[in-house]
Amino acid sequence: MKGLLVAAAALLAFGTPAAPSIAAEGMPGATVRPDGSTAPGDRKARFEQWCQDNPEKCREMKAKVEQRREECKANPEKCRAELQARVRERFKKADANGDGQISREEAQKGMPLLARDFDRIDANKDGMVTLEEMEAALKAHAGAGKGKGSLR
Ligand SMILES: [Ca+2]
Ligand SMILES: [Ca+2]
Repeated sequence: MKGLLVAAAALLAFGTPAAPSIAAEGMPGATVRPDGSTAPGDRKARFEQWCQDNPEKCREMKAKVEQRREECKANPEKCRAELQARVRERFKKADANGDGQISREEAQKGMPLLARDFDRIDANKDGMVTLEEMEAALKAHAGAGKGKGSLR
């Protein structure tokens, strides 16, 4: 479950470039798998740098993440539902022409992180990412390195 949150936080963090890996930061053991593009150490360093520059915001953010984690531990179903809703909302916004699929161009404009991993997330390689493919990628990411992804 933690892993799913990390993955989602990564996917949903487009709007906050200053704090891209905060969820991962607070979650030892749920390391984001290095997929070649960004080394986790680099992201961690960036986060620490950001923390030094914004100590108060950093504390606030960490407290929020911690709180969120507690909430999710207490009520994972609710957390997952919220997460899905956010992913869907994000998806809809990025889907500029409203055909229910994200093209590479749409991803580049609306979801840069998706654009980065486009080929991996586009499971059937038709050049478009559907909501199903995106959710599947999130789940796969969540299950990575944990041996089980019992999210169905
Ligand atoms: Ca579209
Ligand atoms: Ca596809």
